[in-house]
Amino acid sequence: MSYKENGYLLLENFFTETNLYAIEKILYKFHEKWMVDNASSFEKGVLNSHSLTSGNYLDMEEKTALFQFISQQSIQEIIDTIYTDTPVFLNTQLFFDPKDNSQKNYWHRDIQYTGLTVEEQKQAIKHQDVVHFRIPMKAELGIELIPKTHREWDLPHEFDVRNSLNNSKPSDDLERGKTIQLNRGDLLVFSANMIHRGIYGKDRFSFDVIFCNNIPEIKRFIDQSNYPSEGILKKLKNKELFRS
Ligand SMILES: O=C(O)CCC(=O)C(=O)O
Repeated sequence: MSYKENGYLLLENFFTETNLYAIEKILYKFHEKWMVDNASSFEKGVLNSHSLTSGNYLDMEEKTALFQFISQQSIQEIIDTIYTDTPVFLNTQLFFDPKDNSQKNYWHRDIQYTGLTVEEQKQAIKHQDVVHFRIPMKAELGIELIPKTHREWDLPHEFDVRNSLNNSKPSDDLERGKTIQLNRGDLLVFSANMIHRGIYGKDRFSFDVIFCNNIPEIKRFIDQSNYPSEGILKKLKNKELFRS
């Protein structure tokens, strides 16, 4: 199964316990602080945080550990197989369950939130890729996605569902959906171009690392404060991903 054809790649048991242990405490530390400062957003249904490597929730040593994890050789090798150009780091996110366990999930393509027209989106997905590396800290129900839609446009009903048109709701089931359940240690690589939705439950806690093409259309979304400082950069063996 190839990423290029399907838009995703599941690599089971990709990470060792040692590998995960090096970042797990740091992720929970960030999450606890985020929850204190963002209690009202969580009440309102927010189910992810972002930008773990900027701000002051984590100290320099903790940020360095995250960057060492992100730039490790085994991840770089996967990046090299899925991109034909030389991509760069975009950001990080944590995904958790919404406070209200009856909250519905929603099909979307990330690109639908970027302000591009539908015609521009159709063109853009042919050559641009924002790619998530999903790293679950515990077993989770995962992501449901529609294979090949990283390059192919929606069927009419799929478009209606993710845009709430013609009496459709973004949480409606879609026939072509494929659910990828994940275990601790697994790595799910998927293009955010794809029609996809998160499957909530099991008190999930996933770390997503996001990469993108090194092209101006996408680089406008890079916030340099998420990049390693000069001091941290010196400590990294692989600086490739941060040359933006
Ligand atoms: O896991 C989720 O809740 C949704 C994930 C998602 O939409 C994304 O990573 O772009």
